Amino acid sequence: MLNKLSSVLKKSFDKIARAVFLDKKTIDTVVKDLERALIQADVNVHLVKKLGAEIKKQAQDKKVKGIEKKEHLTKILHDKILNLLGKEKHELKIKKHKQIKIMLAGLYGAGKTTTTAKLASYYSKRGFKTAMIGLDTHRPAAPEQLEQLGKQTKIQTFIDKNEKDPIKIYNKYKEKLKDFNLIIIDTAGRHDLDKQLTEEIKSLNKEIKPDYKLLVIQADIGQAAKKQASEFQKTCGINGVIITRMDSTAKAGGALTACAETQAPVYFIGTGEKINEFETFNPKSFISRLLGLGDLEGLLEKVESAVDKKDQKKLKEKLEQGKFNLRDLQSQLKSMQGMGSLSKIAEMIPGLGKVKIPENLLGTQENKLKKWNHIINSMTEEEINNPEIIEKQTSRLSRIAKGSGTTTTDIRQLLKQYKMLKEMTQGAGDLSSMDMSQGLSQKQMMKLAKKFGKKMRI
Ligand SMILES: Nc1nc2c(ncn2[C@@H]2O[C@H](COP(=O)(O)OP(=O)(O)O)[C@@H](O)[C@H]2O)c(=O)[nH]1
Ligand SMILES: [Mg+2]
Repeated sequence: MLNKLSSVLKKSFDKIARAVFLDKKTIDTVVKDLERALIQADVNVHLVKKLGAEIKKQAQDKKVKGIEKKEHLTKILHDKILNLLGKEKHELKIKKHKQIKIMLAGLYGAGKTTTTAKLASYYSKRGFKTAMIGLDTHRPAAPEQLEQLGKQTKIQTFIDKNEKDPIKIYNKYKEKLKDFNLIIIDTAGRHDLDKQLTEEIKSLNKEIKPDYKLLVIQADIGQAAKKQASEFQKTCGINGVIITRMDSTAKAGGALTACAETQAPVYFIGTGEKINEFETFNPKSFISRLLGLGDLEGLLEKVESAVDKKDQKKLKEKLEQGKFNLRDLQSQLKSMQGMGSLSKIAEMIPGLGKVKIPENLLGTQENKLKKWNHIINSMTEEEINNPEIIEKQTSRLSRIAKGSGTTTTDIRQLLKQYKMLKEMTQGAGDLSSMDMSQGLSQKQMMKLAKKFGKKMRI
């Protein structure tokens, strides 16, 4: 996601950290690099120029002296970009005792149908009794597409392949829908927000009275999202946005900042085609990920959709205390298999974004994960809790290898990866307690750098 912007940001922060003295020249270079990267990410030029000028002005604040200057600039950069992205995290208010209806609208190919299923699955995993209803009577294969997604996600789906009037379909299932806590409504798109589409959405609004009318926009359209969001706001009363295809474009910066400008809250982002490739949008953690500092909150949320709440809490505690054993690794590996690629997960583990991790830890190597699973299953409780004893006694190694149908090299490799992961996750506690709104202090950066072996010169 936004790899280019991310790498420029990381470089800029490194540049600041390394500078012996923060002179005007260094500040100008940092600002120039940042401006260029933002424009490449399709952020509006005027916004970028304004941001650049503000950073320069504030960075030269005479009151701030010496080493504090670097912290000051780091914080300014962080806060300005945060501002550009919309600052706060917005959450849909979904309650268990009240029925909530969410209607998705948008143009052709924006990702409405896929997002209907992603959203339904997101809330269903969090214990809401969720149903989907397909009201796209415009595109011929639309009901089948939703039906398919319903099967895949095991979410109750209401469609009617023959009826051409969306209102009639809705009314047909109105009674049945009363059994559900949360209803996600998929609607038809058009090439533009033309008269026909406007009328259709208006009449659906009137009949269904959704609690949320969310516009689905694909990130590829970049800053054009501004015009689209404000038109949908005006004519169809949309009150929030979901941005899809964040993974497949360099222009996502444009779409995100444009929505922040129109004050249309971005609730979720789609980061891939798979159902699980979907997350809440939190500007703060989004930035810390861009900066490569990891995002414990985001990681835990992703894990949350795959494991249950109790495990979740335990894992959080373990991560924070650095008490992470092979059994936890095993359950993590299992849930990771359903969570998309390991490299995506790694981006979210605190600290991992900044370090070079051996390829073999990151590749989605299903076979290896399976092998590791077998190995852990062949271990005794004592060995799981205390893996060091395995390496010390070759008899244990060969017994496990035999039992799991693997080799002693496989086992050694697993133990090595486990140690590495354990070491890395020990940074989690530090980071989770770190308040990003305060920016990163020099001390925190140094601590991070030390922990992960990257030397930072100052
Ligand atoms: N890479 C990627 N593809 C997506 C994402 N969301 C949707 N898509 C794809 O975009 C295409 C259009 O999606 P669809 O839901 O049918 O759009 P609709 O016409 O608005 O209903 C499909 O091929 C989806 O798989 C996403 O977040 N990332
Ligand atoms: Mg569709």
